Amino acid sequence: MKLKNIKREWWKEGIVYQIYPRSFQDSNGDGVGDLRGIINRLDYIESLGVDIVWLNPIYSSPNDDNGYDISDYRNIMAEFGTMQDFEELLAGMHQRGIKVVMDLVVNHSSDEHEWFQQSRSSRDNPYREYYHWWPAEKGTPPRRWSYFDPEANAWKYDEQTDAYYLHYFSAKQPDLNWENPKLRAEIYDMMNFWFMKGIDGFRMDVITFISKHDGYPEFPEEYQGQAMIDMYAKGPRLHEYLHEMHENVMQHYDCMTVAEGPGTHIDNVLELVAEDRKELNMNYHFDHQSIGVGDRFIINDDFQNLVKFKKVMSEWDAVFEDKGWGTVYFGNHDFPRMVTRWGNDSPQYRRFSSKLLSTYLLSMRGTPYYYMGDEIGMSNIKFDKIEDYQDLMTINWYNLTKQEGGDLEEFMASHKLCARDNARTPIQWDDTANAGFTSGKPWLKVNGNYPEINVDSQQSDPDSELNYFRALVRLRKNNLTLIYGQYSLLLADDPDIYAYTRTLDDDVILVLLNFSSNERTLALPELIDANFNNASVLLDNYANSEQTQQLGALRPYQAQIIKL
Ligand code: TEU
Ligand code: CA
Repeated sequence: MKLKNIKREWWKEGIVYQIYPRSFQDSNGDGVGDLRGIINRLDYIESLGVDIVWLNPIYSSPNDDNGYDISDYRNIMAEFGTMQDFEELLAGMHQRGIKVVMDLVVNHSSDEHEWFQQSRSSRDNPYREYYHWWPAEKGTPPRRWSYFDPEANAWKYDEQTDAYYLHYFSAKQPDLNWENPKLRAEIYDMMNFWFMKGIDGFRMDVITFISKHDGYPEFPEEYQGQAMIDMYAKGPRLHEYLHEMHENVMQHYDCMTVAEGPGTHIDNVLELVAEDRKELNMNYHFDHQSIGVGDRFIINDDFQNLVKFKKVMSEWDAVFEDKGWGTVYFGNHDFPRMVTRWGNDSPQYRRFSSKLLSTYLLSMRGTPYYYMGDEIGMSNIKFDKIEDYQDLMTINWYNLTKQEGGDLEEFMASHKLCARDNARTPIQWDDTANAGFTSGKPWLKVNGNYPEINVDSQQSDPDSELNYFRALVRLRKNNLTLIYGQYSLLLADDPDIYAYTRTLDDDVILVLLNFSSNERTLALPELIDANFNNASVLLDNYANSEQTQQLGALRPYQAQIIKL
């Protein structure tokens, strides 16, 4: 890879930090995080060194799905604050050199949105065509799978007009009809409204689903149930719409866009993100998340299969060799805590393994999306009781499994590892009541490990996960090789070790990651042709431990970034 051949962009060089506002910081004691809470923590966010903040939805919402059901796209959710608060937050970020990316949720709205209220009121209402309707006189519509419906059925019968409406998510999240040009114009207007306020981009929720198949045909046999996700992403007009969106909105701003791309794979992602398509900048995929995790998040033996993980990540890197640009992430609000999912959250290895995972994210090619709380090594809460869960997805799947007489014990065990609420517990700021998140009753329980794992105790500890993360951020930002350098995998079949080089012009960096509790010694000169006498360790998650050791001898969950 040669620097002179690379088109440099701020969204390629930046590190994204994701904030789930509901769980970040409560400022008024109602147990729910809010915009004022984020404003009060701006200096902390700045201290991380991150460049871009992605905020999960903060628009008006009845919160059936925590803000992913929007009832007014141009207003702020009452629980989160006001438009003035938002403007202050945006200004505070910009003053600190941090860009702000908002969530764009336009595959569906809330059923409480004015458009849907109108649409469902009569068959000839002007807003009827803003949503997808199937008149009951045509019989039962062809089956569509729904993520959040209690019966997993995406068609809901509505008495008022004797018709079914489509909802890929909950019945309170009716799908918008992108086939209607008026709807598309409304969305572009709304996006321009937010760009005029000064935001820097959008993360686009399930944007791959917006184009529906004409006439809602039956899907082929192999695309039944959850497998329909791949069909949903193959709507015939998806790329037409995204290109149109680019022409009407994105081309007018210096902005970044990233698709949440269920149904994107290495064979179709360039259609979305190749520069000459003029659609989106980036996409994030789910291929690594589904390793060892099946329908309804029931896990199997592959859960931490490193060889499969390396293969997926390496294939995805290769796609962007000449075109497009990738993303890397472990955690977000939809997935478990990274240290539980891909590391080892036992007291012995939690700290080392969480630093190792951060090392991976910040030394790969592609923009890192880093989830709040991972910088202090927060781990899954692992609820024992279904009553503790707030997430409608977990609750519905539990009920479905129960109705079917399925294995509830297996369900609960798997969800301790995979449920979304594991990532949504409040940020652990200090060791006071409720971890300093709220003076009231938190909307979701705080993880009981907060006396040991919290921001406050890590601030002053030079060896903390938090300060290690800051060092990593500094390293990446001052090192174009870590950002743009070619990635080459070593030891593809090793079940414990993830090793690779990053090369830019004459600069070579070697990354060694021991994803296991085994001690491993690697024969480096056999692995890579380099002069190890000049090698220098740039970062090592064991650097502050008692003994220094020879290069290539890796202790459990050791991570090293080495300049050759
Ligand atoms: O997620 C869409 C999506 O694909 C998820 O349902 C994902 O597969 C699931 O959470 C497994 O982890 C987006 C949002 O990120 C999610 O929070 C919303 O609930 C959903 O859309 C509906 O808007
Ligand atoms: Ca609050």
